[in-house]
Formats: sequence, structure tokens, C-alpha cells
Amino acid sequence: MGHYKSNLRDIEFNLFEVLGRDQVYGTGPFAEVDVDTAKDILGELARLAEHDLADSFTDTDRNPPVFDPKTSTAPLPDSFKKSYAAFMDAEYWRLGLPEEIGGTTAPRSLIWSLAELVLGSNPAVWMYSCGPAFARILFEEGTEEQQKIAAVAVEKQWGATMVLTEPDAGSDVGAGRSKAVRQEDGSWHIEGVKRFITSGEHDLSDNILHYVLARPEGAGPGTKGLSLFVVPKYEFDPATGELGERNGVYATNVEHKMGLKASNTCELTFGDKHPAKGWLIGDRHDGIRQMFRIIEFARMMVGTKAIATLSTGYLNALEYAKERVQGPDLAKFTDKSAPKVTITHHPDVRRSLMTQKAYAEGMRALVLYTATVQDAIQAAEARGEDAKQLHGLNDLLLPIVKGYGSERSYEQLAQSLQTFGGSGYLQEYPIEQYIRDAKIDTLYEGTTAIQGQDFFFRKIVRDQGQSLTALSEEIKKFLAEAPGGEELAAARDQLARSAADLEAIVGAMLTDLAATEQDVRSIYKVGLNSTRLLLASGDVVTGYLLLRGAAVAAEKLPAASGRDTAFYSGKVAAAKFFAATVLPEVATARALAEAVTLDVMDLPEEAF
Ligand code: ST9
Ligand code: FAD
Repeated sequence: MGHYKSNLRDIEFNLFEVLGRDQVYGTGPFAEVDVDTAKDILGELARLAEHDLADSFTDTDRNPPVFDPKTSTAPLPDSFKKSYAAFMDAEYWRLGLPEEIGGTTAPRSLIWSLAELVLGSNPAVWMYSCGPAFARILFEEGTEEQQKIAAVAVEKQWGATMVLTEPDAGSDVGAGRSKAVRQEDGSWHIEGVKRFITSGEHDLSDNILHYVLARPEGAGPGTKGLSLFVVPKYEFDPATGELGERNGVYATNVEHKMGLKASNTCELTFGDKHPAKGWLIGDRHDGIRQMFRIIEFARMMVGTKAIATLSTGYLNALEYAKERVQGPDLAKFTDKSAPKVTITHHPDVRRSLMTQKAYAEGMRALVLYTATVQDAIQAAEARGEDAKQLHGLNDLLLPIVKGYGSERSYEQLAQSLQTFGGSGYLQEYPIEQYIRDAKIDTLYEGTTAIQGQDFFFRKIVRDQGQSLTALSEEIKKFLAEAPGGEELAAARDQLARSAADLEAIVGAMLTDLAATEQDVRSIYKVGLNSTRLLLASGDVVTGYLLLRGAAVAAEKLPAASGRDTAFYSGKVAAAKFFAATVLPEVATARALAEAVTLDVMDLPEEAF
């Protein structure tokens, strides 16, 4: 058995017992994927994830790809290639791609469930396999010829990258200096150096299509002056995909990283040796909007990756704790000859395990709940209906999935390691690698600070609070219906108090924002609170979703038996525990937000 422990039971519980996907699969645009098909795919992928994909997880960490500056290559080890081939051969990456380019329409909730399994087992496999998914942007935003290229890229399983970051343009993408110069034949020459580019070089596919933000000569400053170009590693015949000349984009370094070593993170230099030819996507200068379509997908991916890692971290910790014997039962503290017990008997270990479980399962529910909003968007758009409100809700949830999901997963993975005692610090167990591999999730695709600002300024203020109000109304409606009866009454009351505290944090931040009319420095107070708001929002939404699951479980418990009894009891317990031990912290966040001052901004830099 490899390192990866899936939690298929909980995925299926969310999909089919809580989120009502049994009513949706097999209908409308998802006609080809009914519940049985979905369960078959999930079962098959869980098996693949636990074995074939997990097999190279440790080996590639210990023997990562090495960059050869002479050839500008960084080949993957054979063990990883085997895992990658197993995933690509299974063909599930076709799910969710447009049918016109070789895909099968599938509900997003299924896709993100599958993603959890792959990302928890071997995240780099998923990342390298995204080439066909990237082709969607060519298909949906491209010219007629680019749409045909999209089909070729899928058929050939070419790799792809998203290329934004430069040495002086990280969070501030609009500071990018890479240049695009128009050529007479309608193509562009791209010039500049991009850094930290995931999958920028590898030998898993014959060609790589780089999706690059660059500034056409004469274009304005900031993100709005950037355009999106597709820049292939090799030129090719657009009709057949037959490869031609080597294009002038080269990896000029591969970073040495803390973790996620299987995933090549490259410096890419454009147009240094010879011209790097690119083609403007859709023949229109609309780069940042187009790139954000990729970013939105990638932010969901990063949150799912973090949460998937926490889930397997927790399950490994639980397995260890059930076997590790150390010390007597605390209640026998007077008896020096008392028998030794497994550490699951110790209150502090139980507290920690239950916290890990509640976060891992609550945030899984967060990912899948967000994914059901995406299902609803797909279904509404297939019916030709307006999906604006649903898009708003999805947009609101994305920074929570990505920002909150990655922060809490990283924190809780430290607890998973703690459960192992000193053994957790060893490479014999997977947790130290999980922690190293998951740290990146709070950083790339927009750091947590950026997620917090996106959440407040764009998803709340610019949206005029509509999506937040809709979500808050949904929570209030749930509470008013009082599902779960007396058993969950105290937890529901706590959720109601925390939701009110959260509204107060938003209120305080809006007041500080309005006060900028008198004193522009009041915006600093908003900046001091934006990450706090993001994390508090995540706790409230996670608490709500845990309770939704618990209410279903509580209803099923009386008729349940065997493993179901244990499972449903665990769902009820985790929701109550989260409400009792995590949600009260939202009141502290409120007090801190309301009391925020400019002291830290007034302090001279030398005093830090
Ligand atoms: C990276 C990759 O880190 C790491 C992992 C790679 C793994 C790859 C594999 C997975 C990918 C799979 C892909 C599949 C593809 C699927 C395709 C689907 C078709 N939402 O606020 P403004 C836009 S990559 C939507 O003024 P500033 C919007 O157009 C590096 N759009 O921003 C807006 O115009 P308007 C990641 C948004 O002050 C315009 O931007 N790097 C959103 O100019 C300007 O907005 C980062 O993530 C949004 N939330 O610039 C950078 N926000 O307002 C982080 C903005 O008219 N930094 N737009 O609508 C930021 O996000 C900054 O806030 C900033 C600020 C750059 C946007
Ligand atoms: P900076 O932007 O310099 O941030 C430094 C610190 O300052 C952070 O804590 C940040 O939160 C904070 N900060 C910065 N600006 C603000 C602000 N306005 N308000 C508050 N706080 C702020 N990029 C790609 O384009 N494609 C990829 O495929 C890709 N893959 C990556 C893979 C890895 C392994 C890594 C490490 C990075 C990758 N990146 C990629 C780049 C990644 O998206 C950036 O590192 C990230 O956006 C942050 O930029 P930065 O590193 O320049 O940090």
C-alpha cells in the first residue's frame, strides 16, 4: 500500500447524500454521466491514485528532475513517467473538455472529486496532465484556426503552461515587461524572461504550448495593457500537428524547491537565441480577462490540492495513532503499573485528530459545494439561461477555496505530523513531504494576501455584497429550518452567532473603506483586516457545510448499522466539535477587526 489514503466514502457522501448530485447526474448536459457511471469512475480512479499514481510520489521527491543547461531540458524520472502514463492512458482527463475537441461533458463536481484523488496522491501528475484542459481556452477564446489547433493539442496530449510571473512582476502581474512585437505575417515575437513557470520544460509530451502574457509594443501600462499569446515549444503544422522548427522559447533554469519537486518550475527566456514566435489568442487584445479564465480554474485546483493533501495527512495520522502505544490512560494517573494504551486514548491526541478530521472533511465539503455551483452554471448555460448570480457565488467562493483552504490545510498538516511524534519528522512517513509539497499552495496562484484582497474588494465591494448576501441568506434559511433537531441545536446557535460576527467584520471594513473619503489612510485598516476576513469567512462556510452534512447523518443514524453507524456518528461529532472549538474564534476575529488601528502603519520601518 502506498502513501495515499483516499476518502471515497466521504466524497460520495457529499455528492450523493448532501449535495443532491444524484438528481443532477445523467440529466441535461450531463446525460452521459449518470450516478452509476460516476461511482465507477471514482472507484477506478481511487484505485489508480492509491497505487499507480502514488508509486512515484516519494521517488520523484528524492530523485527530482535535473536541469541540463546544455540542452535546456529537465527530463522526469522513469518512475514518474510510469505514473503519468497510467493516468493519461486511463483517459479520464477528457472529462470536462468540450466534445468538439475530443472531450466528454461532465459535471464539475465529479471533476473536482476526481481531482482530489489525483492531487492527493501525486499532484504533479495532475499539473502536467492539464495540457488538454488548457486547450479549452484556445477553443473558447481562439480564432477558427486556433480552435482547430485546440483539437490537435488534445489529440497529441501536448503539455501547456500559464506564463505570467517575472522577476519584478509576481503579485503585481501588471508590472510585467515582456514585450510582443507584431510581425508582417500576423504572428508576434515575444521577448523577455519569465520565472517560476510550472511545467515549463519536461519530456512528457512532444510539444508544450505556453500561454503567455506579454505587452504589445505601444500598449498601455498595468494588466489591461497585457495580451495573451500562445507560444509553442516547437512550431507545428496546424492541420496535422506535425512538428517543425524549434521555437525560440527555452528553459534557462529549473528551481531547487522546498517541495513539489516532481513539478518543474522553470525560468523561461523568450527570443534570446532566436525569435520566439507567438500568436495572439482570438486575434484580440484582451489578455488579462482571458488569462483569468485559466487562473480561476487553477485557483480551484490549488485549493483542492491543499485539502486533498490534508485529507491523506489526517488519515495517515489516524492510522498511526490507532497503533502507536505510549503511556497509560490519563484517568489511571495514580496507578504507576497501569497498562499502556494507544495514543488515541489521550485527550490531547483526540482533540488534535478531531480538529484535523473536521477541517479535512469540512473543506472537502467546501470544494464540492463550490463545484456544485459550477454544475449549476453549466446546466443553466446549457439551457440558455442567465447564470450571472451563480457566477457571482462561484467567484465569491473561489478565494475561500484557494486562500482559506491552503492556509488551514498547511496548519493542520503540522498537526498530522505532530500525531506521529518524532517519527513524523522522518522521511519514513509521508507527512514531512506533504507539508513541503503543500506549502506552495498558500503562495502560487495569488498569495493569501492577494486572495483576501480579491475577496473583499472584488467579490464583496464591487459585487455590492450581492453574492455574500445570497450565501448568508442560504445559511439563515438552513438555520431557520433547524435540521438535525436537538442534537445539533447548540452547534446551530453557535453558527448563527459566528455568521453575525462575520457580518460585523464586513460592516467594520466597509465603514473603514467609506472613511477613506475623509482620510485615505483608512484603507490601511481594510488591508490589515482582509486576510482575517477571508479566514473567518472560511470558518463560517466550513462550519455551515459540516452542519449540513451532520444534519443528513443525524437523520440516517437511527436506521444505520456497522460501518455506516461509525461514519455518520463521525460526521455529527466533527460538525459539533468544529462549532464548539473553531467557530467561537470568529468572535475574536470580530473584536480584532473592530479594534484595528493604524499603529503598525505609523511605526517607522527601523522599529520593526
Ligand atoms: C501560477 C501557477 O502561480 C501555479 C500552478 C500552475 C498549475 C498549472 C496547472 C493547472 C492549470 C489548469 C488550467 C486549465 C485551464 C482551463 C481553462 C478554462 C477556459 N477573477 O483588480 P484589477 C481580471 S500562475 C476574474 O484592476 P490589477 C479582470 O479582467 C501566476 N478576473 O487588477 C480585471 O478587469 P475588470 C498566478 C479577475 O490591479 C483585470 O484582471 N499569479 C480577477 O491590474 C484587472 O483587475 C497570480 O495569481 C478575478 N478574481 O492586478 C497573480 N481579478 O476589473 C496574483 C482580476 O475590468 N495577483 N481580474 O474585470 C492578482 O491576482 C492581482 O490581484 C492582480 C492585480 C494581478 C489581478
Ligand atoms: P511577491 O509578489 O513579491 O510577494 C511577496 C510577499 O508580499 C507575499 O507575502 C505577498 O502576499 C506580499 N504582497 C505582495 N504584494 C502585496 C500587496 N499588494 N498587498 C499585500 N501583500 C502583498 N507563475 C506563473 O506565472 N506561472 C506558473 O506556472 C507559476 N508556477 C509557480 C510554481 C512555483 C513552485 C512557485 C514558487 C511560483 C510559481 N509561480 C508561477 C509564481 C507565483 O504565482 C508567484 O510566486 C506569486 O504570484 C507571488 O509572487 P512573488 O513570488 O513575486 O511574491
